[in-house]
This record gives sequence, C-alpha cells and structure tokens, in this order.
Amino acid sequence: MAKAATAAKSRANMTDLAHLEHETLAAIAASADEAALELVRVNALGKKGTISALLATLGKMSPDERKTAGAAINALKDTVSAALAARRGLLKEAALEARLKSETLDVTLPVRETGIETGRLHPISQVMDELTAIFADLGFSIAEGPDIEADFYNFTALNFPDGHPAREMHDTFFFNPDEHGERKLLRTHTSTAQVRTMMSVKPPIRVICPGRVYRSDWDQTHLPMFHQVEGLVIDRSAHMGQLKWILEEFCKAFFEIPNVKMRMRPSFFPFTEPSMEVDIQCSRQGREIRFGEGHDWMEILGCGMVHPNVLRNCGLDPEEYQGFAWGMGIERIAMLKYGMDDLRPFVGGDLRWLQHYGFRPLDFPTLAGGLSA
Ligand code: 2NM
Repeated sequence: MAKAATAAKSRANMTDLAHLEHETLAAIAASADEAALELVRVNALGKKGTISALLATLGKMSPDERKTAGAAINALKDTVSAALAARRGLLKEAALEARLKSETLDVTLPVRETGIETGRLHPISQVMDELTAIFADLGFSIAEGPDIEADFYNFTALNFPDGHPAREMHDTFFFNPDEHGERKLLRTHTSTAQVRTMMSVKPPIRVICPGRVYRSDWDQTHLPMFHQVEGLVIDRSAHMGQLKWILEEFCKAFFEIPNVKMRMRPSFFPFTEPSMEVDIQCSRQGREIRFGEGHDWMEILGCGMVHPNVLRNCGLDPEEYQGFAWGMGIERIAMLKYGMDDLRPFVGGDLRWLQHYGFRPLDFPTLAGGLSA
C-alpha cells in the first residue's frame, strides 16, 4: 500500500516535472531579449525559483524516492540551463546584429567642413594684417592707444587750438563732462597714439598706428566708426624724400604692382606743415580700376611734415628733431584693392558678403608668401 502510494506520488511528480519543463522551455523560447530571459532564469533557477524549490524537497524524501526524483529534477535543471544558454547566445547575437545595423557609419561620405574651412576673416582684419606685414618689413613697429581719449591727445597736442574751426572738421562724439569738467571723446583719428608715442619714446621713432576711429557722419561714403592707419617717423633729419619713398614702397607692396606713379598736391592739416594729398596713377574702364597703369589719378592718403607745434607739444625740440606722418582710411584702401563699390556692407554683417570678400583665416599675409594670394 505504502509502496503503491509512493509510486503514484512519484508518477504525479514526473507529470509535474514534464509540465514544468514544457512551461519553462516555452518561456525561454518566448523571451524577446536578455532581460526577459533573465527573469525566466530567476523564476526557475533562482533562490526562490520553481526548480530550486523542487530540489529543496529532496531532503525530505526517502533514499529510494530521492534517487529517482533527484535524477529527474537534476535532468530538468540541466535541460533548462542548456536552453537558457542557447537562447542567451541567440539573443546576444541578435542584439549585436541590431546594434551594428543602427550604428553604421558611411566612411565614403565627404568630410564635413570645420570652422577653420568655412569661417572667413573680415576684409578689415585682412588689410590690417597686410599693412602690418608691409610696414614691419620697412622697420616700423605698431603703436596702439585707447578709443576713448582726452581732448589733449585728439586735438590740443595736434595743434588744434581751443575754439579753432579745425575742430569742427571732425564731427566729434563727446562724452558728458566728468566731475572735473573734463570732456572725454571718441578719437577722430589714430594720431592720438602717435602723440602718446612721441611723449614716451626717445627718437628715432618709426611707428604705424592702426585702429578704430569715430566721426558723427553716416551716409553712402561715411561710417560713424571706421578704421585708419597712420604712420610716423621722427628723427634728426627725417625728410620728404624718405616720406615719398616709403609711400611708393607701400603702394607697390599693397596693390601688388611692380611700379607706381605718385603725385602730391598741397593740402591742409593742422598737424603738418607742409601738408599734402597723395594720388596714385590708375586706369579706369567702366567700374574697374587698375593701379600702376593708365592716365587717371586716385587719391589714397594724406601726409606732411609734422608741425613744429606738435613736436613741441609732445616734448620734442623742433630744432633737434623733425618728422613726417601720413594717414589713410582702411575701408577706402580695402575697397580700392578688392573691388568693392559700397562701404555699408563692411558693417552689414551679411554672411554672403563675408563669404565673397572674406579671407581664409590661416592664409596669413606675408611679403614672401604673397599678401592676398
Ligand atoms: C594724416 C595726414 C597727415 C598725422 C600727423 C600725425 C602726428 F601725430 F604726427 F602729428 N599723425 N598723423 C597725419 C598727417 C595724418 O591723415 C590723413
């Protein structure tokens, strides 16, 4: 009786085992990913899993029962483990396959251009670099000064006496007076930096002063902020022959022409005596201007011998030192060189204009390598 009961129980167990095996294998086959598969593994083989629970019943069985049931449960465990491993392998492979598909990289696509390729230098920056290269080659150094200046550096030192009408020539932007009654201004020319140089450096002096200048004037040919470069030479015997040679060398280098004809016309500036305006030879065909040929003239700069009053105002003895100076507008010479017919786009911020007239940032101008090549 006891034996029959045990056999019946054992048979029921066997049916249960077959059922459990069937269900577990089905769950393994149905796992869509590794996380789902892990859940099946924990439910079957984890500490509280179905198969683990069966294994725990072995302890309470008689040795005979344990022999058959133990073998059967262990066989189930092995089957399930093998199925889990096989399914895990398949899922891993499928996951890798999917990842490879989603992360494909077409190495035959063209390389996307970086900022260094697409970015452009503004023509003002380019022309300033060109001027620097040319005048550095001629032995000049660069002097700079503040945009906000005292009246003394912009006017008084430069021989514009108080109340002199020449002050009105420059439509000056003034600040409100400070507590001492001093009225600062936005410099109207870069000569301010040359005054500072003359007051602090013992001659000989050879400097150029590039930078921003401001005048209250805005129309088709004027901007309220524009750029100038002014040159200054002070020495015991600086003379107009040297001035003319320097300006000729500058024009040849800047316009990249082998020869240039220049002419000087008398003019007036408070800070120079005599004062001259300089034209260079050119040809005009329609809107095209060429330099170094033809029978027309183009005004490009002003110059002169530094006025004795200016030297004196800057602490130099006009009996001991003399000098010459010149000044030009950077927008103007940039337009002449690069064939631009409108001043306003310089401050328009239009990227299409910059793409067309701008310069590649790594092509720094050098005399040996070509200025604008
Ligand atoms: C010009 C024309 C002529 C000039 C003069 C000086 C200084 F500081 F020495 F007096 N600097 N720049 C000068 C002379 C500027 O610009 C059209």
